[in-house]
Amino acid sequence: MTRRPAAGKGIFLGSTEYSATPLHRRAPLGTEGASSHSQYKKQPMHRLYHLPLSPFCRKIRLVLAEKRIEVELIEERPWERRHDFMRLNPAGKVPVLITANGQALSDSTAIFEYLEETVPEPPLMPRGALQRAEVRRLVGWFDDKFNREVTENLLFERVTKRLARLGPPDGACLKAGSRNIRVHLDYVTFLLEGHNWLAGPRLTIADLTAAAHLSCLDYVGDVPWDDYPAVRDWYSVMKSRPCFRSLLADHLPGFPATDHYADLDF
Ligand SMILES: N[C@@H](CCC(=O)N[C@@H](CS)C(=O)NCC(=O)O)C(=O)O
Repeated sequence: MTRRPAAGKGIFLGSTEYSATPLHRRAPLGTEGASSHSQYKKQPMHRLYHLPLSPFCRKIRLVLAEKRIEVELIEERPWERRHDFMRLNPAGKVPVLITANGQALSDSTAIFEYLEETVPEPPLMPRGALQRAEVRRLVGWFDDKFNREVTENLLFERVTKRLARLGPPDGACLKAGSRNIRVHLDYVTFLLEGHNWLAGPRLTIADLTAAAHLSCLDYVGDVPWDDYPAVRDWYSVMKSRPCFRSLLADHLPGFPATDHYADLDF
């Protein structure tokens, strides 16, 4: 696998300022001032702080939709280091899920596990220990290796840098990302041999994770689908699931999606 030409892609801007009180010791968030006597209390809903083109946020949006959990989406630009946001997640990263009870959860893997444990249907993890290990390996593959070798090189350079005013894209990174994605698409083709889903006979969080990364890259037109028909067929099935609807409706001002982005027969 090609190594990234440039290091230090984290978008850490300035010093962070946040309360040192551990989150679990705080009063549940969002409950301040709530009147227990209110006659017309609105049913509390989960809230997700997210960025539309973040693969980690998209993974959680897909999980929520698969499990039919209603959520309010709140757009957050993590590089702005908003004080109130830093209180929710001292790491300064999206996604952050505020549960209906007002607890702040961060890190997409932790959020996924919480959702899988509290809303088990439909299950997104297989039953057997070995199969579960394989699903976790694949989630790690996409969130770590694929993210570092492909998503950051392409998406960070094309989109985040412009949004955060960090200068023009680095051509060497774009070149490395475009080369690396092919190696990964070959690997996905291999994974799909003999079954319909990445980790075996059923849809799992591994499929949602991979689709979340690829959907961001597809938005900016960086996936060479024509050369990888098996991956395109799998993605086309993913895209047709109801959970994908909200992702396909995303529009980023100043960043139009490719023509086929929302097209189910691309
Ligand atoms: N391991 C974290 C990674 C989350 C992450 O890197 N989010 C990015 C957006 S895609 C972010 O908020 N970056 C802001 C920063 O690093 O300062 C997860 O799975 O949630």
